[in-house]
Amino acid sequence: MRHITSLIASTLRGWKGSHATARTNQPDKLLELYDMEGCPFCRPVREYLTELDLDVLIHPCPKKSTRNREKLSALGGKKQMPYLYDPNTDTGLYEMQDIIVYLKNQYDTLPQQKKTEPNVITSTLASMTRAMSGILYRPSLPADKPLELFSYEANVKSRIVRERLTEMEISYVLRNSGKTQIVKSEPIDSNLSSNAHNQKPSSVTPLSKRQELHQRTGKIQIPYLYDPNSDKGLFEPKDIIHYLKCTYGKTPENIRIHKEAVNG
Ligand SMILES: N[C@@H](CCC(=O)N[C@@H](CS)C(=O)NCC(=O)O)C(=O)O
Repeated sequence: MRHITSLIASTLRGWKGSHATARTNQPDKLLELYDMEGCPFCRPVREYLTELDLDVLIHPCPKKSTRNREKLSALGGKKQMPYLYDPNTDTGLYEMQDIIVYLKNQYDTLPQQKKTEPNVITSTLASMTRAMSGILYRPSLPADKPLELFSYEANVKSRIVRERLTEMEISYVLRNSGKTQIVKSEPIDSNLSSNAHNQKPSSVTPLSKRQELHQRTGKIQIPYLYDPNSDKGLFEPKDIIHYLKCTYGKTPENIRIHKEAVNG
């Protein structure tokens, strides 16, 4: 059932966030997004990040949670998602529309192809299809280092994993791995592209996320979750969810392990 409603959600959005329309060199510093997987205003931002092939550190802020919401409030002044922080330009932005325009101006190497008015109605319908998944907090313990998730926005199975990471308020690096339409990397030349000035100049063609995944795991299968805290990597959503529950769920045993780690 979870997979069917996730499929409907992607269909409602016209499978936006399936493809990377350009191979983008990542900026020096990772973008950060305060986000809630089930929020209709966050979804178009994540779709666009997939299309731009940009990785982003996600700080999930489910309802009734405190960890990331406090950080968000200190950073931007209010608890509203989405909130994008770009450490490369020291820019912090609320409002989906403003974030999308900022990303377009700053990082889109093919700016003429993208219109910047996302359809919030279909995004709301997609969230309704998934009921309260990716919105409500599930008590959890924080991970020391952020987890890493190879995913793309429209991927049916990835959504189920992102929802659980949101509910457990676990920060993760979203390695956006959309299907690549333009396989060849465009070398960034700051004289030619004013939009791309914030990206790492590169004379070497970087590996695509999918190539990197293949090198690391021997296959290309999405989602793939890697936890640097335990050096564990998993592919199947049911295995990932089980792992997250066992490792970060607020059980007496995990609380004890967490306390020991914190106290050294
Ligand atoms: N106008 C804002 C609306 C954002 C918004 O309403 N976000 C909701 C989540 S869907 C929110 O932050 N609610 C406050 C909360 O969850 O505490 C935008 O376009 O980004």
